[in-house]
Amino acid sequence: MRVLITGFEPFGGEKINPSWEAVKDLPEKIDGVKILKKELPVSFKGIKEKLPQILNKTMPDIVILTGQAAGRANITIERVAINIMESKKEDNDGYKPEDEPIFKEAPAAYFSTLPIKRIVKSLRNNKIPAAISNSAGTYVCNTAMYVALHHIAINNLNIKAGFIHVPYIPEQVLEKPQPSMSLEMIRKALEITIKESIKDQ
Ligand code: PCA
Repeated sequence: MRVLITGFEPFGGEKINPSWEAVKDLPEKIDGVKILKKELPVSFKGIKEKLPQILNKTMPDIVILTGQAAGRANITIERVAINIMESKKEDNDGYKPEDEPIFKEAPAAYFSTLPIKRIVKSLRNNKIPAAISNSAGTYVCNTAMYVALHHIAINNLNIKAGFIHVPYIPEQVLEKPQPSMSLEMIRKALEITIKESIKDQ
């Protein structure tokens, strides 16, 4: 069995992205399962191009996409991805879509196929603040979740996929009154998410 877990590159003037910081130091194997790690671009176009290629190349059993959610204080397990791109801030290519579908004539939304309730329960049992989120926003993270689930659906692939948003880490908020979580806790949260997700396979 193989798990693909991704984080994003920095964006919006940040020097790091806590999602990739946490993903890059995960062990190579968890409970005997191989862990593949990839850093994704904060680019609407880049995600639509690259994510399907990465999935075709790695053919994982489970995909866990992760990204930074500024302002959130807990680990949030996304329930749903919607077919829209809308942003007030440019992505790393300078692109700022408005009311634009990710794919024309495609479903309005896809639900996560990870065991989202069990992941939240397990995180809380391990004393990590966590909740279900009912919106991954309309920026690049939502697009990544939608693109992965759409690719899996139209190609009839046997891959479970979902998205986890993580808070800022303390070094990002030294000068702004925003919530944060330690990198160690975020990393532990991702390990627990992987362990819960592979139980189903
Ligand atoms: N967070 C952004 C995109 C990249 C990231 O880490 C988002 O929530 O859409």
